[in-house]
Amino acid sequence: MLSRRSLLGATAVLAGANAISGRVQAAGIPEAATTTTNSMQPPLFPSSGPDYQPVVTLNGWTLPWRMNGEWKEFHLVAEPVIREFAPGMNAHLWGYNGQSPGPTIEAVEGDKVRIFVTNKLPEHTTVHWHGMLLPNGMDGVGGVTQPHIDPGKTFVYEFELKRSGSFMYHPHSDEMVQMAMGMMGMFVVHPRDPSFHRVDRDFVFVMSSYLIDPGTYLPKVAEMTDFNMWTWNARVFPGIDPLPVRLGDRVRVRIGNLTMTNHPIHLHGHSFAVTCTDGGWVPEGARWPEATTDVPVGAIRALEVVADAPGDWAFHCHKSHHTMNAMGHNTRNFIGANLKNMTKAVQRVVPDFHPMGSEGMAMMGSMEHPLPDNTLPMMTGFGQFGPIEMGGMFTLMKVREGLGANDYGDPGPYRNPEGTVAHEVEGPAAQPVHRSESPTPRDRPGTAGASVAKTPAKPHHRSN
Ligand SMILES: [Cu+2]
Repeated sequence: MLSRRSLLGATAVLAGANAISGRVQAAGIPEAATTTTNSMQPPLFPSSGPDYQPVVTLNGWTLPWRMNGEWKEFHLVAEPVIREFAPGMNAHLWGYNGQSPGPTIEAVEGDKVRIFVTNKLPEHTTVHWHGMLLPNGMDGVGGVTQPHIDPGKTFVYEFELKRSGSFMYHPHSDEMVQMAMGMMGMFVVHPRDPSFHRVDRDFVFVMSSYLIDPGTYLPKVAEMTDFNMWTWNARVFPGIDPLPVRLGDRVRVRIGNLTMTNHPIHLHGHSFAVTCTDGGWVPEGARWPEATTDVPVGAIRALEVVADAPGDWAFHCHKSHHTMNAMGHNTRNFIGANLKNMTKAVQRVVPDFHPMGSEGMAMMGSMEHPLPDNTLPMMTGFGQFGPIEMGGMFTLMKVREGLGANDYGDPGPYRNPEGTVAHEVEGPAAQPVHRSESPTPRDRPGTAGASVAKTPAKPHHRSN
């Protein structure tokens, strides 16, 4: 994690870059900042203009800009990139300025922005500014509002930011391919009045999904439904940064959805409200408490929460297949089946055959199976109490007392106060678990008499 001190002002970064690129300077186009890092970069505090609490992009960064007269100038470069989803898997994607998703663009209500877009892709592209109120000719719809940007060309978009809020950018040019290849980013416009909707921490990310067969690197761009990588900012658990939060902070999380399905986003241990969408701020009287909010396709939901409970709180999509990594979808359900005879038969041919799933699949979270190159286990990760058995759209909001105001470093696992962790109790000897035996109707899981490890007594022995 970088400290605030290591940040040069945005203007300084660009001035330095310009000094070494006479050609770009001559053309009047600002040098395009680029990065290949995939860890959360510190917020870019404004070095001029109105004050605001800058956003932090999960596993991402904010695009530096330069002032040119009254214009705030940015430079996006559309190009092929390599993105690590989590250690052990790289995807060959298309993105902006060295990464996918592209950097977050951040500006202030009333700013005049000039955004240069250089196309280094093998085919034409455009950039659409999702949710933005702007002149029709700046809307970025190829063929409708502008000619497509051919490979090697640079176009410029100029508009005034009429309202604050949460927006996205993505191509409107060979959309199916270009979005499936990872071309997207977030665009945050801060209110001109710094006290309006002020929060202490402001996180942002965009959700995207991919089908990348184990052992391969390129997404299958024509896939319509059957994705195997569900990402937040093109990262999957355990590769997604935690959200470190100081106890008592008012926290906003802005979530864009450019996958092809909805995601019910769930935060443990707190109650939150949706305060902003890609259509604008939600009036206070129109908000209601939530523990899960659905983020529809092609939409943004910004939730706000007062982090008043210390701990490591799970923060994830509630579709359970979206908190899994690559998996074989034709996995059979063997729960309750007698695999003993089948195993014997198979082991005559495949001596190290080991049947899975007759007691659930939790064991997969802690087993080290040989994997093909460049893929990730279906469920993985270890916490202080054991295997986490997650993947995909899962991370933790880590609420801690005494974090520095702009400290976004991972504070490590939560140290629960003594006596506040669920634990095993002493009791009557548990019924042995029936393994690989013919289930009788009574022992079939899901029926009243099912034997479950560690239950103090069978349900029908309960006195109450
Ligand atoms: Cu989901």
